[in-house]
Amino acid sequence: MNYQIIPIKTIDSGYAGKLSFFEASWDVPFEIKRIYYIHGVPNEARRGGHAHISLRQILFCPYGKIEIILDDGHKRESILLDDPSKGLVIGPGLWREMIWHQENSVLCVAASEYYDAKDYIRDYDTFLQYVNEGKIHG
Ligand code: T46
Repeated sequence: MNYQIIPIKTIDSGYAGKLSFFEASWDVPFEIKRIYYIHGVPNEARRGGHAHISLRQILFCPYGKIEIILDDGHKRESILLDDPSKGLVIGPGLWREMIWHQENSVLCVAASEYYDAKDYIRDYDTFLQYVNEGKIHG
């Protein structure tokens, strides 16, 4: 499936906590053009229900526990973001759903492109059609 779990570099400052960081180009396999984050989501709420035609993203959860369900049109896999040092790089062509498993969990995303509503496929049958016709880029 077109995703990769990557470790985010983390410096341990002992009693004063930890600092995690990644840098465009060498840590993330694309140029970052946009950062957004999702917060204030109630426990067990779901978001997503769409795929991207060409967008690449890295998802990480600096606080809390969020399940990411990925579907490539043939199979589904579930990844738990429950560690601020865990990054999930997602390529295009994956249907995604996100489930919040802890109150106040925050989902941060760095994306390869500016926001473009035309890059979204929000209907599952249309997504399957794109997959079967090989219309996803990358
Ligand atoms: C994704 C998952 C992980 C903007 O105006 N600008 C933005 O940069 C984004 C990301 C969204 N929006 C608008 C579009 C909708 O009117 O914000 C509203 C909520 O977006 P959406 O329903 O797509 O949110 P999620 O949480 O279902 O999906 C988001 C991203 O949109 C999507 O690219 O991969 O997070």
